Amino acid sequence: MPDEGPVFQPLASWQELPPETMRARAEAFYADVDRRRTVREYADRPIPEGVLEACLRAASTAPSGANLQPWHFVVVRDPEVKRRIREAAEEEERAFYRDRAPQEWLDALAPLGTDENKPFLESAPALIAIFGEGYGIAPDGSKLKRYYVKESVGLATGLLITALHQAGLATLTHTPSPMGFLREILGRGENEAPFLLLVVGYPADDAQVPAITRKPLEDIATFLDG
Ligand code: IYR
Repeated sequence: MPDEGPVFQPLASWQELPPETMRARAEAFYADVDRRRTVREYADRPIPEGVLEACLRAASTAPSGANLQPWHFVVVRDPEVKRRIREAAEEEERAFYRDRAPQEWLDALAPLGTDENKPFLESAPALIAIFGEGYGIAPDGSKLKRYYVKESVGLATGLLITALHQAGLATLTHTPSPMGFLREILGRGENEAPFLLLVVGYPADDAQVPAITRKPLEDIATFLDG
């Protein structure tokens, strides 16, 4: 078949906004995401139907290397599967906190008050295991290249966390290390690498969060205006 070349269409979805509206929306969005806190204590309440699906669709709008969308999300609500994930994660975390973590790392984590106990992996109503495709698999079984997988999956994950927050849910970004057990427990192919585990739900009524702060704009951004 001859190569037809790329197919273009008009940018029909674009919406121009007046500058005042742009400022107001930017400020309102910041105020909303600034309320987001990582939550480690969850209420035993189910997530309303349809919310996770819409948030995952939002995540999948992220840009990706060559638009190959090298991500896969596994939503775990089955209590038995959550229990197995907790067991495997806590085993890795015990080794991390007791032996593997250098003192400098433990010192950096001290303000967060984390340890090897991960009850939220069972108490939260949903876990979303996020995988990155190291390579794709063609119908004939051959390997297909993927590009900028970590960047792409990181972008989709950021969007997912933001979507879940604005939908009224709390999250925790959990990164047990190593987390190969996720691929085994969830039966994913060897072309997929676990990226992180997102814990999702409502905060417990008495949930507490560490008293920590975000860096000010001056510390995180530089403007070079001519
Ligand atoms: N994975 C461990 C340790 C941990 C590491 C970082 I970097 C954090 O920001 C938080 C925790 C754990 O989940 O406890």
